[in-house]
Formats: sequence, structure tokens, C-alpha cells
Amino acid sequence: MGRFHRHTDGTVHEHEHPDVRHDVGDHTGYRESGTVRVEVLENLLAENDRVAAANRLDLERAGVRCVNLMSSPGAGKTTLLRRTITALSGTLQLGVLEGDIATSLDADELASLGAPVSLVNTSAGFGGECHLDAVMVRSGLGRLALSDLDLLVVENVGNLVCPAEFDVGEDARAMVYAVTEGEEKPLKYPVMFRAADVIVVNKVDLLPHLDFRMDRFLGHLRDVNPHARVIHASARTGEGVDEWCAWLLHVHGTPTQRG
Ligand SMILES: Nc1nc2c(ncn2[C@@H]2O[C@H](COP(=O)(O)OP(=O)(O)OP(=O)(O)O)[C@@H](O)[C@H]2O)c(=O)[nH]1
Ligand SMILES: [Mg+2]
Repeated sequence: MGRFHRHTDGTVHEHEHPDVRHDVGDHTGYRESGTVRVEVLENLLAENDRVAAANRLDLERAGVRCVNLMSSPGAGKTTLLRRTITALSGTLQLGVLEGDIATSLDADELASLGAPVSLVNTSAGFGGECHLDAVMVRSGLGRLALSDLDLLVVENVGNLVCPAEFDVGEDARAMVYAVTEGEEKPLKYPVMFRAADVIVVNKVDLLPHLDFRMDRFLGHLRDVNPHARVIHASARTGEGVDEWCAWLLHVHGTPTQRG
């Protein structure tokens, strides 16, 4: 949630990290409403953190580890989860908390594979938000038998910015990034890239058809997040899915050869 910063004049606004070039733009438009904005944002984020802590405690008591899976719309979260459910079946019990603005399309698809799925539509009582927050996730947790699960993956609403600003009670954050999104996005939308523990660079099967230069993308990624693990994957062909599953098992605490 590090995107909002308060200045000495009381204003609060989006502000890039000091290790990234601060681009053009001024923030004077916030002067009139600065103090009010600070209060509203601080109250909102404090309430979210309070509920996220309660989610984390409930998950911990049930022995469930939780991964918050985020991406732009269509980067491949559900397709990757389809493969994940199949690959991990018989190893651990994976549950999914599916976040979408509307429809049960992804939830139905994943439930058809036998995984326990809890759907949260943000259009149903949550104002159609472009992300899941801790309160929304809490409502979805109430519909899962947590004691039957080992690992819960939260498929967040497809959006490249907002989901990364809200702690939902997860143990780790994963991001799916599709090579069709271009090389420069880590610089233009650094919030999620910075927040992620692992970044699945997906749709590599399409690389022969694109002018995407992987070395440039990785350079930009390292500029904003030098530490995230990177997994090259194709949820279509299955490339990289083993490595992704090994990372999930590592988060869960299951010993693996590749960890
Ligand atoms: N070529 C290719 N297509 C993929 C790959 N992964 C996903 N797709 C396709 O990309 C489209 C979107 O995939 P989804 O898995 O629905 O993406 P998502 O991130 O869950 O999308 P939202 O839930 O709407 O945010 C679908 O048509 C998938 O078949 C991949 O690795 N390669
Ligand atoms: Mg999806």
C-alpha cells in the first residue's frame, strides 16, 4: 500500500519510489482537498489493514497459506490456475477465492476441475471495485471450509494497479504478466511489479510473433524490483507450470526438490 505519500503541506498523492525516475507532473491540484484526502485515505487503509490481519489470523489458525494472484485483465491467471489445480491435485488441497467485477465464468471454470471455489463479485454490494480488498476477501472466506484446505489462491480482479494496494491477508503475492502487454510496463505501472514476490512472465509461446525484447523487459523489471523471482511460462503449452507449482509448494512449506 505504499503508493500514497503525505507531504509536509498535508497533501497526499501518488508518488513514485525514489529509486525510480520521478517523471513530469505537478501535484498542485490536490492543495485544496489535501487534508480531507489524507484523512479519508488513512481511515480507509487502516480499516483494510485491520480486516486483513483478521483474515491472516483465521487462515493461520486453519493452517492455510494464501497467495494473492494479480495481473492485468486477460494476462492468464485463470488459465494458469486451471493447470495448477490439475498439477497439484493429490499433492495438496488447493482452494480458490475468485474475484471478478461480474460473472461467475472463471469461478465456474475452476470449480469444474474439482477445486473448492468461493466467488466474490465486486459489483454485488461492493461498488464494482477494480480490486479485492480485505473486507471482500473476508466475505469470500466465510464460504470456504478452510480446515479442508492447504493453500488458498486469491485470483484478484484483473487490473494492473489497484489490487496491489490492498493487503487481503495473504502470505505472498504473485503476478502474471503477459508478454503481449509490452516491455515498458514495469516503469509505467510500478506498483504491482514492486509488490510481487514472484512474476510469471506468461504467453511465451507467442514470442515468435511479437517484437517483445525479453532482456529489455527484465531490465525494466529489475529497475523497480530487483528481488522478485521470475518464471517464464506458457499457461497454454504448460511451460513453466512445474516451476510455478514448486514455488507454491515452497510458500505452503512442502519440501520440494526445486523449492
Ligand atoms: N497464447 C497464449 N494464450 C494464453 C496463455 N494464457 C492464457 N491465454 C489466453 O489468454 C486469454 C485470457 O486468459 P485468462 O486466463 O482468462 O486471463 P485472466 O488473467 O484470468 O483474465 P481476467 O480474469 O479477465 O483478468 C484466454 O483466451 C487464454 O486462453 C498463454 O500462455 N499463451
Ligand atoms: Mg480470470
